[in-house]
Amino acid sequence: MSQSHFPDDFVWGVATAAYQIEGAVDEDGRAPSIWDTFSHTPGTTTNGDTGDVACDHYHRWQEDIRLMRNLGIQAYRFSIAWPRVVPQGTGQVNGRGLDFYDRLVDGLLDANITPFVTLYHWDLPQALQNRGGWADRATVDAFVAYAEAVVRRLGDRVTHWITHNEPWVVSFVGNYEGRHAPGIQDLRTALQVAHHLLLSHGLVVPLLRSASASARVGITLNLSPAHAATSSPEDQAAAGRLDGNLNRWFLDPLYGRGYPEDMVARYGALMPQLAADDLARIAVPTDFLGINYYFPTIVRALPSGAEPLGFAPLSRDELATAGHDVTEMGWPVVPEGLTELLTRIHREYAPGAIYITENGAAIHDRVVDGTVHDPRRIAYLHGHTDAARQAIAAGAPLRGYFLWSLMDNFEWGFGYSKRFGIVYIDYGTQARIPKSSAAWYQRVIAANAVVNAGEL
Ligand code: JSK
Repeated sequence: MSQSHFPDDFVWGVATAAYQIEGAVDEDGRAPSIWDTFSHTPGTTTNGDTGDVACDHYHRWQEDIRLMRNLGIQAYRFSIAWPRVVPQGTGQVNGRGLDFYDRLVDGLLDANITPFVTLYHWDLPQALQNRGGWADRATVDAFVAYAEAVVRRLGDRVTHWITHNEPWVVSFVGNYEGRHAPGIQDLRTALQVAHHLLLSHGLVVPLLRSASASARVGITLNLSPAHAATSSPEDQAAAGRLDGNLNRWFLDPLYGRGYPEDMVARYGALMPQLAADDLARIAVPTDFLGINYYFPTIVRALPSGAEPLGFAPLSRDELATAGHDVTEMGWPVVPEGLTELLTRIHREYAPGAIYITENGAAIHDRVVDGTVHDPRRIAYLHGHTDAARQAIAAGAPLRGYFLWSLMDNFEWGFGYSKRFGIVYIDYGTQARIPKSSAAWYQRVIAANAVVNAGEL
């Protein structure tokens, strides 16, 4: 491996998620998910956007596979819509829903692209939310039954499985902040949801292995290095609480340490109910850890008692004033944060393998003369792929990188106003226009090395 090259078996991929790209929300037996309900509730998303049509990938998947093949993409991370497969959450399996993913997997394999399947990327069947959703322990069993239906159909061809995407976002943004479906604002509920997500992961890992001998199974966490805004003891302590809430709350139980004691003390009476074997089940060994990295979180302390967690991230203006380049999401561009994160995870938790399952940037793209030139995205990706390479050189077992995202799509509460794709979507015509970042990524993959943006 020369200085700028990646290991020979390094995997270069792109990622998407079902509700963000598929559309076709009432076709072939699909029933509503919590995101259909939420996005159709006035005031929840920018411009009232919904995933009703999205990128129409449900009908254009063959074109999308061709796009990936032309770029030399080696692996595709996508998610399966639970409400297509088990529309009412429990009970009847919908064969037509599975047929779609069956064809997609065959199409990918024909194009020499390895499928990485996420089982839960936020689209809970609404029928289950009506019975309490992830706060209800019965949803854990429903998820196990859904996963079993999927692996029975796809397990002869799919080798890489991700149980959950970003359980912190599901629990805390969906059930504490209320900015995501189901729009609940209750810390106790968020903690119970987080526990059930982790438990369901622990139960599904052995199920996937027993149903598919070649299965390699992991979970994807959104992790962010916690940086204090100043060196004051108050801000340093606030960064410790952010780390406890976002990172350690999930990593510690997954790696056999139970819930972190400082945060257990802080949550106090809000702690979730857990049954005797839950922590042992959650700590089931996995084959890899998926990490979604976008930015480090820079926080300051809030006055004690102001809010249970007692920290606040710096605003876009504060970040800009501090000299950070900031993306459309208001997130600072800090590639070194990725090296820091990967080396820390390697040192403190020692997963056998790591994949970056998401990394990318929302940039305000414009079509000019039929092309989209996105040098800021290229600079972001250049910095972060190089940061990943440095972590490998430092010994982190990083096996692959998935760029978020293959194409612009429904960015949850922000609707279609945030574009993360390396392929531009014209939502009026559904035309797909590869951006200059797509050409850059194609060259990175071909060279298996970080190539210079200036040569484009
Ligand atoms: C992009 C939220 C899944 C896929 C994409 C990342 C995200 C995030 C990522 C929070 C976070 C890290 C939490 C601490 C506090 C400051 C989606 N990922 N994506 N959306 N959200 N918060 N500042 N905003 O669409 O579906 O760290 O951050």
